[in-house]
Parts: sequence; structure tokens; C-alpha cells
Amino acid sequence: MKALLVGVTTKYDIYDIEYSLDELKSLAESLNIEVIGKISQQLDSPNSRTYVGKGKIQEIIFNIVGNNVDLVIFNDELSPTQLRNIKYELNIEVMDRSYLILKIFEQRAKSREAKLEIKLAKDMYLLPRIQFLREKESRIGGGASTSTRGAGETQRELDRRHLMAEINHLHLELESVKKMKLNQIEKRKRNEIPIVALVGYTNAGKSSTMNSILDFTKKNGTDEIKDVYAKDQLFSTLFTYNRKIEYNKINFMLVDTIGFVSKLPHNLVNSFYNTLQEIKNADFIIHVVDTSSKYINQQINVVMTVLKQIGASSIPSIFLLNKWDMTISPYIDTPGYKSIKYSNKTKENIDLLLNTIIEEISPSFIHARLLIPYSKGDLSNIIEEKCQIIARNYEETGTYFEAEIPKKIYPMFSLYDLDTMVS
Ligand SMILES: Nc1nc2c(ncn2[C@@H]2O[C@H](COP(=O)(O)OP(=O)(O)OP(=O)(O)O)[C@@H](O)[C@H]2O)c(=O)[nH]1
Ligand SMILES: [Mg+2]
Repeated sequence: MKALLVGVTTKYDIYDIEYSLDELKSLAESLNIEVIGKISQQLDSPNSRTYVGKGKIQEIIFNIVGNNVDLVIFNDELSPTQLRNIKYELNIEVMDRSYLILKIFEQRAKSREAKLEIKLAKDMYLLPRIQFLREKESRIGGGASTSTRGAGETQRELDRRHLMAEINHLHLELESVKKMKLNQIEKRKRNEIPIVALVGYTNAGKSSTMNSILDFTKKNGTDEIKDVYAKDQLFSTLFTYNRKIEYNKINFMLVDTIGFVSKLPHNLVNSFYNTLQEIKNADFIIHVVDTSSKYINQQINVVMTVLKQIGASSIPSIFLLNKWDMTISPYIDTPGYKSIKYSNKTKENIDLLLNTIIEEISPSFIHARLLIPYSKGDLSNIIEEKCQIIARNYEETGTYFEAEIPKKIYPMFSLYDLDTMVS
């Protein structure tokens, strides 16, 4: 299938049109659509009737005929009116960015929740547009006689009713799935395992990083560990995946999330944001960046904007400068944030990454019961000065303390920790 891409750029756009159309091209290619050309137009805002202006429509028609184009894909979500008018003018199959993303999500969905969410988003998208998208089938249903119109309309009405019934049903089913999930989150919170979330633009390498960490921390292959799905395609991860990690005796929950992308379909935004709500519970965020992409800054911006929108921008975070093995930007500016140069190919700095995680999530105080010999009066003095003492007792061999000890000075006392002391 040969497609032509059409985009409008306005002065308010934060991405340049070249980037946006390149991204649309990779979205199309992931559905095996061959892109043979791109047309763009600078406007104050997209034309409300036909998205682009009259002259551009002529240019598109010219292009369709000249290059045997089968499909035209528009870079923004088209309103039902725009869709109708454009189909009328072009007389060819038409799609918009939203529908394309919905189709990709539909193909990738694996879990029951993902399937339901995407079906719902697609039905909502289709509901006001069904008559324009189902035109072909309606025509077939109506035959070529004068009754075409009436039969077509009946078919459309049936389609609409079918969609509405399905939407109601999907809402109900989703609600029950979500209740179950909420219980799981609550349970995890009660367990108080710190949560570390991997976030980032789609294809940045979040799932690969999760797999590298799983691999690096598993004990002699005895742990039963399930890798998550990582692939060179957009949206290979559609919902969140959790894996428990233990490193240096500290446990945390690592969460892999859906990739971000600009201009998400309106109807998917909700389910997308719901999915990302889990990030809000995170104690630490690893923002994975693809340093081999020439659009690194735009991608960082999209992710930062979404994090802000979901209320997660104040959670401590670092930039993981991933794919450093093939970076094209050796100087990346991440003002105010720590960053780690990293690669899933070479595993460079994986230990630094894990140590940074542990450092960030460990509580700043350690609760301990100590027995300090009377000969170590200086240590007792430090405890009196620097620690929160819960209990103190003078025993035969020394002073007993139960205290909250700042993590940084704990090593001075570890020898006298009654819970780890070798008797
Ligand atoms: N060269 C190189 N390739 C990498 C690195 N990390 C990941 N990749 C590749 O990048 C592609 C995307 O990786 P994923 O881990 O699936 O990316 P993701 O961020 O989970 O993507 P989505 O789930 O689609 O949002 C895969 O082909 C990986 O093999 C790296 O450090 N170096
Ligand atoms: Mg992934």
C-alpha cells in the first residue's frame, strides 16, 4: 500500500514539521504501509473544512494521480467534517494520525485490559465518523440501484447502534478489570517496597533496560525471572509491567511503562494517562533517553510535559542517556538533573545505575539495636548527638541503644548491631 503524508504546521507547534512527519512515517511503516511522499503547509491553524487549503488539495490530487497513491495519511486528528470533505475531494482512502496509532495499539495489545482500552478508544473514535469510514461497505450493502442511499443509511444506523452497545459493554468490563488492578496497587503500597519507574519516549529502550537490570541482578540463574518484551518498533510495551528486583540486599519494584509519543489520539489520551498514573506512585523515576535519535530534545520535551501533566514532575529522577554505544550527541544538557551514560548493548555503567537507584530509594535512616561497649564511649557520644534515640539501657557489657541512625554514619556502628552481630 502506497501512502502520501500530509501535515500542517502552525507557529504554535513545538515540533518542527519535518520531525513530526518523520515520526508519522515510522508509525505508518510499523503497519507495513509504504510512504512515498510528504506534503506540508504552513497555516495559522488547520483549515476547518479540509485541513489544508484549497490549493494544497489540488497538489495532493496531482500527487495521487502521478504516483499511484492508494492512501493519504493526515498528521493530525481529522474532525468528522474534515474527513467527509477530504474524502469527497480526494476520492481515495484517507486516514489520520489518531487512527494510525489506534491501529498500531490494536495490533500490539496483549493483555485483556489493553485490548479493552484500545477497543473502547477505537469505537469512540469511529462513532462520529463511521459513515465516512464505512462508505465502501455501505455501498456494497446498498447495491448500485437508486435504493443505494436508503440501504446505506440503514446500514450506518445499524453500525452506530452496534458501536454504542459495544461502548457501553466495554465500559462495564473495563471497570471490573480496573478494580482488580487497584487492589494490586494497594497491596503493593502496603508492602512498602519502593517503586522505581522507567519512563521515556517510545523505542528509547525502557524494556531493554528492565531486562538488563533483571539479568544483572538475578542470582546464578536460580530466580525465575520473566523478561519483558523489547523490540525495535513503536509501542512494543502497551501497559505497565512490574518486576521485583533485589540488589545489595535492598528490594524494589521496577516498573516498565508505555512509551510516550507526541499527538496521541484524543480518545487514547485517557487510557494512556490512566496507565501512567502508576508513575505517580513511584519513589524514583528513570527517564530513558535515546541518544542515537536526532530528535532527542523534542522527545525529552514530550516526556517532561506529560510527567508534568500527570503530576509526577516533582518525583526525584535521573536521565539515563541510553544507546550510548551509538550516540550522535556526545554533549547532552540535562540541567538540574543527574545523568548516566548507559548502553544496553555494552552494559556500560549498569552498576552505577543500580547504585544510584539504591542510594535514592533507601531510607535516610536505619533503625537498629546496638550494644556499644563501655570502652567505645566516643561512639556512644556520637549516637547521643546525631541519632534519634528510642530506648537506652545501661547493661553489664555496654550501653544498649535502639535508635534511628543516619544512613551515612551507620557503617561506624555496624559491628555493634545486635541484629547482625555474629555471636
Ligand atoms: N544500540 C542499542 N540499541 C538499544 C539499546 N537499548 C535498546 N536498544 C534497542 O532499541 C529498540 C527499542 O528498545 P525497547 O527496549 O523495546 O524500547 P522501549 O522504550 O521499551 O520501547 P516501547 O515499549 O516501544 O515504548 C530495540 O531494538 C532494542 O534492541 C542500546 O543501549 N543500544
Ligand atoms: Mg517497551
